[in-house]
Amino acid sequence: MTNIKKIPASEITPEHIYNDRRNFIKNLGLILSSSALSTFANTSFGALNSLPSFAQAKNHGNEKLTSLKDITSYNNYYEFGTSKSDPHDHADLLKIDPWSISIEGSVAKPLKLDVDELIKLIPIEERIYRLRCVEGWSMVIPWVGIPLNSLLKKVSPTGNAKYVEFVSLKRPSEMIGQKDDMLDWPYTEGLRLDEAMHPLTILAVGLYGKVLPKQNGAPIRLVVPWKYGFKSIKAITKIRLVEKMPVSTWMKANSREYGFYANVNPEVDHPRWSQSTERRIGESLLAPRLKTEMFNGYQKEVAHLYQGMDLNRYF
Ligand SMILES: Nc1nc2c(c(=O)[nH]1)N[C@H]1C(S)=C(S)[C@@H](COP(=O)(O)O)O[C@H]1N2
Ligand SMILES: [Mo]
Repeated sequence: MTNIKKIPASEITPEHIYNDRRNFIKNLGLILSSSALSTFANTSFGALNSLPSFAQAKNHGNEKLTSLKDITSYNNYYEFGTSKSDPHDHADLLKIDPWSISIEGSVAKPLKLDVDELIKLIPIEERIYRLRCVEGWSMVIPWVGIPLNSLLKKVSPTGNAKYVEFVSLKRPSEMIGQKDDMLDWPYTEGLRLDEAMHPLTILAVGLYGKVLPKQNGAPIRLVVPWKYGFKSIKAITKIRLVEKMPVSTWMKANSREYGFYANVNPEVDHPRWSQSTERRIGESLLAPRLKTEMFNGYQKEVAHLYQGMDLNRYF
């Protein structure tokens, strides 16, 4: 990730980028301006011009995008501490260059590559998704990333691959929250193979047209928009295709409260609080809470994955 330019937050007003197509393209250009990304820029910039970003924004019911400031200062990332401001305050310590990610396990063609190489291999796209945390708040985030299925197809999963396990970084010298053993480090997550292969599932490498801020999981994190935020694991180092259902960090920490599926479901409450409504970050504290949607609004796209399953049991 050498030479990726950092853009001072003061230089851009993200909300405006999306009202001005020219600026939008210019800013996407910025994430491609590093030497590491230039090959991709040269070959694919034409395709970037026709990114379906505006169509996606409309598809999301004209929900207002959450501000860059809120997206980058109100975070859950326990590797840097448990309060919402800790990731913003401490994630800068993390060194993300060099960074390689390996895709291994039950695959015919394992891969180990740098994030730069990855996005040369698979064209990046923009996806505007709502991130709904099990704590009862949500944001609307314009991600930049690649469909996970494009990557998984390249490694040719074998017949034994039924699940996908994701492993985050363990580096207590830089991730100061890991000096505390409140979670079993490294943070891990898992998906069923069909969930991982679903076209909505992405690996994000950026947001608001820029490289991913460290507090949001740089250089690469998962985003599964119909599941609670904790499934969207940050700072991924390993993706492993496996036969048995992986036990995620949150299942280990408290299996009564956190299940494997973690699908957004207003009808299945967390044991200690309701999941029927949510507070949109950035709105006034007096604003009425919004109704949480089944599968976070993607019922049409994903309900078939869970047909016949008792979602009270498989939460
Ligand atoms: N490695 C790692 N990934 C993580 C977490 C974490 O603590 N560590 N927190 C999760 C939770 S609970 C949420 S809600 C989202 C928050 O993503 P955001 O800070 O980019 O909004 O990240 C998820 N991914
Ligand atoms: Mo969360």
